Amino acid sequence: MTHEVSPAVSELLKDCPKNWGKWGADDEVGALNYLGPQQALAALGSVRSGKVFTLQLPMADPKGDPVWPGRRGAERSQVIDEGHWLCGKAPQFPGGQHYADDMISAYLQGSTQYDALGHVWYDGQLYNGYDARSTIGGLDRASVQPIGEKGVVGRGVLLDIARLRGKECLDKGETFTHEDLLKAAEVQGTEICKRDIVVIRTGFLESFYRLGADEFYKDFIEPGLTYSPELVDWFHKMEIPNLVTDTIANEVTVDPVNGALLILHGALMRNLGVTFTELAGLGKLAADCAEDGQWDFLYVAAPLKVVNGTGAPVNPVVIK
Ligand code: UVW
Repeated sequence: MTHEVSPAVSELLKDCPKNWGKWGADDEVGALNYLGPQQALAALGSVRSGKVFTLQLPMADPKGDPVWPGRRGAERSQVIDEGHWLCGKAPQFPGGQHYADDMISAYLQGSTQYDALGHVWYDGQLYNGYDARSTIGGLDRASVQPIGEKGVVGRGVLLDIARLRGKECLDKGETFTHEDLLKAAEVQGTEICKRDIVVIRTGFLESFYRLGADEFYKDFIEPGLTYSPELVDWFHKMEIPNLVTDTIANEVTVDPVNGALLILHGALMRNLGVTFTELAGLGKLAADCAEDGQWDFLYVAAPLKVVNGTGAPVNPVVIK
Protein backbone atom coordinates (compact mmCIF):
# COMPACT_ATOMS: atom_id res chain seq x y z
CA MET A 1 0.00 0.00 0.00
CA THR A 2 1.39 3.47 -0.80
CA HIS A 3 0.59 6.58 1.18
CA GLU A 4 1.19 9.90 -0.53
CA VAL A 5 0.86 11.81 2.70
CA SER A 6 1.05 9.87 5.93
CA PRO A 7 -0.31 11.46 9.10
CA ALA A 8 2.32 12.89 11.44
CA VAL A 9 3.61 10.45 14.02
CA SER A 10 2.68 12.98 16.73
CA GLU A 11 -0.94 12.80 15.57
CA LEU A 12 -0.92 8.99 15.32
CA LEU A 13 0.60 8.64 18.79
CA LYS A 14 -1.27 11.44 20.55
CA ASP A 15 -2.94 9.03 23.00
CA CYS A 16 0.09 6.76 23.34
CA PRO A 17 1.13 6.01 26.95
CA LYS A 18 4.42 7.49 28.18
CA ASN A 19 6.82 6.55 30.96
CA TRP A 20 8.22 10.06 31.17
CA GLY A 21 9.01 11.10 34.72
CA LYS A 22 8.30 7.59 36.07
CA TRP A 23 11.93 7.09 37.09
CA GLY A 24 12.70 10.74 37.79
CA ALA A 25 13.32 13.86 35.79
CA ASP A 26 16.94 12.86 35.06
CA ASP A 27 16.37 9.27 33.98
CA GLU A 28 18.18 8.15 30.84
CA VAL A 29 17.71 4.36 30.78
CA GLY A 30 13.91 4.14 30.71
CA ALA A 31 12.35 0.70 30.90
CA LEU A 32 15.72 -0.83 31.83
CA ASN A 33 14.77 0.40 35.31
CA TYR A 34 12.45 -2.61 35.36
CA LEU A 35 15.58 -4.80 35.57
CA GLY A 36 17.16 -4.95 39.02
CA PRO A 37 18.81 -7.53 41.28
CA GLN A 38 15.54 -9.47 41.59
CA GLN A 39 15.26 -9.93 37.81
CA ALA A 40 18.97 -10.85 37.49
CA LEU A 41 18.65 -13.52 40.17
CA ALA A 42 15.37 -14.85 38.75
CA ALA A 43 16.96 -15.09 35.27
CA LEU A 44 19.56 -17.50 36.68
CA GLY A 45 16.66 -19.96 36.90
CA SER A 46 16.68 -20.07 33.08
CA VAL A 47 20.25 -21.41 33.05
CA ARG A 48 19.93 -25.19 32.75
CA SER A 49 22.64 -26.61 30.49
CA GLY A 50 25.30 -23.90 30.59
CA LYS A 51 25.28 -23.48 26.79
CA VAL A 52 26.54 -20.04 25.75
CA PHE A 53 25.59 -18.03 22.64
CA THR A 54 26.80 -14.63 21.48
CA LEU A 55 24.45 -12.49 19.41
CA GLN A 56 26.72 -10.00 17.66
CA LEU A 57 27.02 -10.26 13.88
CA PRO A 58 30.53 -10.17 12.42
CA MET A 59 31.71 -6.55 12.29
CA ALA A 60 33.86 -4.90 9.59
CA ASP A 61 33.60 -7.94 7.34
CA PRO A 62 35.49 -7.05 4.12
CA LYS A 63 32.58 -8.67 2.25
CA GLY A 64 30.21 -6.10 3.82
CA ASP A 65 27.97 -5.80 6.90
CA PRO A 66 24.20 -5.33 6.72
CA VAL A 67 23.30 -1.69 7.45
CA TRP A 68 20.38 0.69 7.05
CA PRO A 69 20.51 2.10 3.49
CA GLY A 70 22.61 5.27 3.45
CA ARG A 71 24.93 4.07 6.21
CA ARG A 72 28.20 2.25 5.60
CA GLY A 73 29.38 -0.93 7.26
CA ALA A 74 32.27 -0.65 9.66
CA GLU A 75 35.70 -0.34 8.03
CA ARG A 76 38.80 -1.67 9.73
CA SER A 77 42.23 -0.50 8.66
CA GLN A 78 45.63 -1.81 9.62
CA VAL A 79 47.99 0.68 11.24
CA ILE A 80 51.03 -1.48 11.91
CA ASP A 81 51.95 -5.14 11.40
CA GLU A 82 54.95 -7.38 10.60
CA GLY A 83 55.15 -5.78 7.14
CA HIS A 84 56.47 -2.62 8.83
CA TRP A 85 59.35 -4.54 10.37
CA LEU A 86 60.03 -6.40 7.13
CA CYS A 87 60.54 -3.13 5.27
CA GLY A 88 62.47 -1.50 8.12
CA LYS A 89 59.83 1.16 8.92
CA ALA A 90 58.86 0.01 12.40
CA PRO A 91 60.17 1.17 15.76
CA GLN A 92 62.74 -1.06 17.49
CA PHE A 93 61.61 -1.68 21.04
CA PRO A 94 63.83 -2.87 23.88
CA GLY A 95 63.37 -6.64 24.04
CA GLY A 96 62.55 -6.83 20.32
CA GLN A 97 58.83 -7.66 20.35
CA HIS A 98 56.66 -6.72 17.36
CA TYR A 99 52.94 -5.93 17.40
CA ALA A 100 49.88 -5.22 15.27
CA ASP A 101 47.51 -2.25 15.65
CA ASP A 102 44.42 -1.34 13.71
CA MET A 103 41.52 1.11 13.84
CA ILE A 104 37.88 1.08 12.93
CA SER A 105 35.57 3.62 11.36
CA ALA A 106 31.96 2.76 12.04
CA TYR A 107 28.44 4.12 12.27
CA LEU A 108 27.37 3.56 15.85
CA GLN A 109 24.12 2.16 14.43
CA GLY A 110 26.04 0.16 11.81
CA SER A 111 26.47 -3.16 13.62
CA THR A 112 24.74 -5.16 16.34
CA GLN A 113 23.97 -2.30 18.65
CA TYR A 114 21.96 -0.65 21.40
CA ASP A 115 20.14 2.49 20.39
CA ALA A 116 20.32 5.30 22.91
CA LEU A 117 16.85 6.40 24.08
CA GLY A 118 17.55 9.77 22.46
CA HIS A 119 18.22 8.21 19.05
CA VAL A 120 14.77 9.00 17.57
CA TRP A 121 12.19 11.65 18.52
CA TYR A 122 9.28 13.77 17.29
CA ASP A 123 7.63 17.04 18.33
CA GLY A 124 10.92 18.47 19.57
CA GLN A 125 11.13 16.13 22.56
CA LEU A 126 13.12 12.98 23.29
CA TYR A 127 12.46 10.27 25.85
CA ASN A 128 11.55 11.72 29.25
CA GLY A 129 10.66 15.05 27.66
CA TYR A 130 14.23 16.16 27.00
CA ASP A 131 14.52 19.00 24.50
CA ALA A 132 15.52 17.79 21.04
CA ARG A 133 18.06 20.62 20.86
CA SER A 134 20.06 18.63 23.43
CA THR A 135 21.00 16.31 20.51
CA ILE A 136 22.94 19.02 18.67
CA GLY A 137 26.56 17.97 18.32
CA GLY A 138 25.97 14.79 20.36
CA LEU A 139 23.33 13.55 22.81
CA ASP A 140 23.60 15.55 26.04
CA ARG A 141 20.61 13.62 27.39
CA ALA A 142 19.55 9.97 26.94
CA SER A 143 22.77 8.96 25.18
CA VAL A 144 23.95 5.36 25.09
CA GLN A 145 26.49 5.90 27.87
CA PRO A 146 24.04 5.44 30.78
CA ILE A 147 22.84 2.17 29.20
CA GLY A 148 26.48 1.01 29.06
CA GLU A 149 26.94 2.06 32.71
CA LYS A 150 23.86 0.14 33.86
CA GLY A 151 24.21 -3.05 31.80
CA VAL A 152 21.31 -5.29 30.89
CA VAL A 153 20.73 -8.56 32.76
CA GLY A 154 17.45 -10.43 32.77
CA ARG A 155 15.37 -13.31 31.50
CA GLY A 156 15.23 -13.35 27.72
CA VAL A 157 12.70 -15.23 25.67
CA LEU A 158 13.14 -16.00 21.97
CA LEU A 159 10.05 -15.83 19.78
CA ASP A 160 10.71 -17.34 16.39
CA ILE A 161 8.17 -15.80 14.01
CA ALA A 162 9.86 -17.24 10.92
CA ARG A 163 9.48 -20.71 12.42
CA LEU A 164 5.90 -20.01 13.46
CA ARG A 165 5.09 -19.16 9.85
CA GLY A 166 7.01 -22.15 8.48
CA LYS A 167 9.54 -19.97 6.62
CA GLU A 168 13.31 -19.62 6.52
CA CYS A 169 12.80 -15.88 6.59
CA LEU A 170 9.83 -13.50 6.64
CA ASP A 171 9.06 -11.71 3.37
CA LYS A 172 10.01 -8.09 2.79
CA GLY A 173 7.41 -5.92 4.52
CA GLU A 174 5.73 -8.87 6.26
CA THR A 175 4.24 -7.80 9.56
CA PHE A 176 3.29 -9.34 12.87
CA THR A 177 1.83 -8.15 16.15
CA HIS A 178 2.06 -8.90 19.87
CA GLU A 179 -0.69 -11.48 19.28
CA ASP A 180 1.77 -13.34 17.04
CA LEU A 181 4.40 -13.14 19.78
CA LEU A 182 1.93 -14.75 22.18
CA LYS A 183 1.05 -17.38 19.58
CA ALA A 184 4.75 -18.16 18.99
CA ALA A 185 5.26 -18.55 22.74
CA GLU A 186 2.30 -20.92 22.96
CA VAL A 187 3.45 -23.05 20.01
CA GLN A 188 7.01 -23.14 21.40
CA GLY A 189 5.67 -24.20 24.81
CA THR A 190 7.14 -21.20 26.58
CA GLU A 191 5.81 -18.14 28.34
CA ILE A 192 6.46 -14.43 28.00
CA CYS A 193 6.76 -13.13 31.54
CA LYS A 194 6.50 -9.58 32.80
CA ARG A 195 9.83 -7.71 32.43
CA ASP A 196 11.23 -10.26 29.96
CA ILE A 197 13.75 -9.18 27.35
CA VAL A 198 11.83 -9.93 24.16
CA VAL A 199 14.02 -11.42 21.43
CA ILE A 200 12.35 -11.84 18.04
CA ARG A 201 13.64 -13.83 15.08
CA THR A 202 12.44 -13.07 11.55
CA GLY A 203 15.34 -14.72 9.68
CA PHE A 204 15.75 -11.46 7.71
CA LEU A 205 19.43 -10.78 8.43
CA GLU A 206 20.30 -14.39 7.69
CA SER A 207 19.05 -13.67 4.15
CA PHE A 208 21.78 -10.99 3.80
CA TYR A 209 24.42 -13.68 4.20
CA ARG A 210 22.50 -16.34 2.26
CA LEU A 211 21.31 -14.29 -0.75
CA GLY A 212 23.87 -11.47 -0.85
CA ALA A 213 23.61 -7.70 -0.57
CA ASP A 214 21.97 -7.02 -3.97
CA GLU A 215 18.95 -9.18 -3.20
CA PHE A 216 18.81 -7.97 0.43
CA TYR A 217 18.64 -4.26 -0.50
CA LYS A 218 16.38 -4.69 -3.56
CA ASP A 219 13.02 -2.96 -2.80
CA PHE A 220 14.26 -2.62 0.77
CA ILE A 221 11.53 -2.89 3.35
CA GLU A 222 12.19 -4.94 6.45
CA PRO A 223 9.64 -7.26 7.97
CA GLY A 224 8.68 -6.63 11.58
CA LEU A 225 6.30 -5.66 14.30
CA THR A 226 3.58 -3.28 13.23
CA TYR A 227 2.04 -0.48 15.26
CA SER A 228 -1.32 -0.62 17.00
CA PRO A 229 -2.43 0.99 20.26
CA GLU A 230 -2.99 -2.54 21.61
CA LEU A 231 0.60 -3.53 20.87
CA VAL A 232 1.92 -0.44 22.67
CA ASP A 233 -0.37 -1.17 25.63
CA TRP A 234 0.94 -4.73 25.72
CA PHE A 235 4.58 -3.57 25.90
CA HIS A 236 3.55 -1.07 28.57
CA LYS A 237 1.55 -3.52 30.67
CA MET A 238 4.20 -6.25 30.34
CA GLU A 239 6.90 -3.74 31.36
CA ILE A 240 9.17 -4.96 28.55
CA PRO A 241 12.61 -3.39 29.12
CA ASN A 242 14.38 -4.34 25.91
CA LEU A 243 13.38 -5.40 22.40
CA VAL A 244 15.98 -7.40 20.47
CA THR A 245 15.52 -8.45 16.84
CA ASP A 246 17.41 -9.81 13.84
CA THR A 247 16.50 -6.81 11.70
CA ILE A 248 18.16 -3.44 11.26
CA ALA A 249 15.37 -1.37 12.79
CA ASN A 250 13.28 -3.73 15.00
CA GLU A 251 9.97 -3.02 13.20
CA VAL A 252 8.44 -3.05 9.74
CA THR A 253 10.10 -0.22 7.82
CA VAL A 254 6.91 1.47 6.65
CA ASP A 255 3.69 0.86 8.51
CA PRO A 256 1.23 -0.68 6.00
CA VAL A 257 -1.79 0.93 7.69
CA ASN A 258 -0.71 4.54 8.22
CA GLY A 259 2.37 4.83 5.98
CA ALA A 260 4.64 6.19 8.72
CA LEU A 261 8.33 5.27 8.84
CA LEU A 262 9.53 3.48 12.00
CA ILE A 263 6.61 4.56 14.15
CA LEU A 264 7.47 2.10 16.94
CA HIS A 265 10.70 3.99 17.52
CA GLY A 266 8.40 6.84 18.61
CA ALA A 267 5.86 4.74 20.50
CA LEU A 268 8.20 2.34 22.31
CA MET A 269 11.62 4.04 22.45
CA ARG A 270 10.69 7.70 22.85
CA ASN A 271 7.46 7.31 24.80
CA LEU A 272 7.91 4.16 26.88
CA GLY A 273 11.71 4.14 27.11
CA VAL A 274 12.01 0.59 25.75
CA THR A 275 15.64 0.00 24.70
CA PHE A 276 16.23 -1.38 21.20
CA THR A 277 18.92 -3.91 20.33
CA GLU A 278 19.16 -4.19 16.57
CA LEU A 279 20.97 -6.41 14.07
CA ALA A 280 21.20 -9.38 16.43
CA GLY A 281 22.40 -12.70 15.05
CA LEU A 282 19.82 -15.24 16.20
CA GLY A 283 20.26 -18.19 13.82
CA LYS A 284 22.38 -20.45 16.05
CA LEU A 285 20.40 -19.63 19.17
CA ALA A 286 17.09 -20.34 17.40
CA ALA A 287 18.34 -23.66 16.03
CA ASP A 288 19.43 -24.73 19.49
CA CYS A 289 16.13 -23.64 21.09
CA ALA A 290 14.21 -25.63 18.49
CA GLU A 291 16.37 -28.65 19.25
CA ASP A 292 16.21 -28.66 23.03
CA GLY A 293 12.80 -26.98 23.40
CA GLN A 294 14.16 -24.30 25.78
CA TRP A 295 13.31 -20.80 24.55
CA ASP A 296 14.14 -18.80 27.68
CA PHE A 297 17.62 -17.91 28.96
CA LEU A 298 19.79 -15.52 30.90
CA TYR A 299 20.51 -12.50 28.68
CA VAL A 300 23.50 -10.27 29.50
CA ALA A 301 24.63 -7.24 27.49
CA ALA A 302 26.23 -3.83 27.84
CA PRO A 303 26.88 -1.48 24.93
CA LEU A 304 30.14 0.47 24.77
CA LYS A 305 30.04 3.61 26.91
CA VAL A 306 30.30 6.09 24.05
CA VAL A 307 30.06 9.58 25.55
CA ASN A 308 27.14 11.49 23.90
CA GLY A 309 26.64 8.50 21.56
CA THR A 310 23.37 7.80 19.76
CA GLY A 311 24.06 4.08 20.03
CA ALA A 312 26.95 1.67 20.46
CA PRO A 313 28.07 -1.77 19.36
CA VAL A 314 27.35 -4.72 21.61
CA ASN A 315 27.89 -8.45 21.72
CA PRO A 316 25.05 -9.78 23.91
CA VAL A 317 25.66 -13.08 25.67
CA VAL A 318 22.93 -15.65 26.20
CA ILE A 319 23.31 -18.54 28.65
CA LYS A 320 20.84 -21.43 28.58
C1 UVW B 1 17.19 4.30 12.07
O1 UVW B 1 17.65 5.19 12.71
C2 UVW B 1 16.81 4.47 10.65
O2 UVW B 1 17.00 3.10 12.57
P1 UVW B 1 17.85 2.34 13.65
O3 UVW B 1 17.15 2.48 14.92
O4 UVW B 1 17.81 0.99 13.07
O5 UVW B 1 19.24 2.85 13.72
